[in-house]
Amino acid sequence: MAKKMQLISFKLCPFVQRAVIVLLYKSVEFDISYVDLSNPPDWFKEISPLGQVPLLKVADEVLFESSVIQEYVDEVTPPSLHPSDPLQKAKNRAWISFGGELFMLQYGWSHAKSEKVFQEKADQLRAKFMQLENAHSGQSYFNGKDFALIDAAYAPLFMRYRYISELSGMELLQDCPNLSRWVDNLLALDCVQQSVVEEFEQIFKDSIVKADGYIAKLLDDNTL
Ligand SMILES: N[C@@H](CCC(=O)N[C@@H](CS)C(=O)NCC(=O)O)C(=O)O
Repeated sequence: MAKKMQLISFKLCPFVQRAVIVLLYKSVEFDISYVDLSNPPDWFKEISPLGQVPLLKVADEVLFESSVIQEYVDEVTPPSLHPSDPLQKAKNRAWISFGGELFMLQYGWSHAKSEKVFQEKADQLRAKFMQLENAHSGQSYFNGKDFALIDAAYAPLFMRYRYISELSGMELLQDCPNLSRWVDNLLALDCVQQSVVEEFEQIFKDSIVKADGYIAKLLDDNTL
């Protein structure tokens, strides 16, 4: 019997979550273990080329990079969740990569130290969301009515977006009806809801408050 795949994770990592969503959607049995990224063990440093999670151990091999892991899991468990048309597939890959950049921008927004930076990052993220809005099919999922790898890649971003929006009271999707419906659809899926640890919402919100930036200040002011 083939050995179970093993995912190496960090509880708050959105890139790991991309892989988990595909594994759950495809009902692949896997083991998951967590590393403390602030003090990574030696065995992890030895097998992770960039010192990052996710890693996927497949027999004696180790894969890294979330989009590569997503595609590998997808390819070994047909039918594929990627479009079959090469041009559509290439476009999906490009927008998945775009999503990777948005994680960084959204992190900068949630961890901004001042109101000025918070507003600047919000404006930049709003503009990026508008580009994504225009690339979206306008149907239930990014490409149309069927769930695809690209949907799994964006769900972690929007799960975090919702929590940051709740904490800060700032909404960035008012002018994005396609994205607003998409977020609702993605966050309602079992494979998305079960892709994080049970206490995820609390850990995630606490991490923002502990960062002691502009959002923490807003919350303090509201409790005065
Ligand atoms: N491009 C990578 C990004 C992975 C990534 O940034 N992982 C973060 C955790 S969310 C990490 O391991 N950071 C530790 C470090 O960079 O030292 C992917 O898509 O897998």
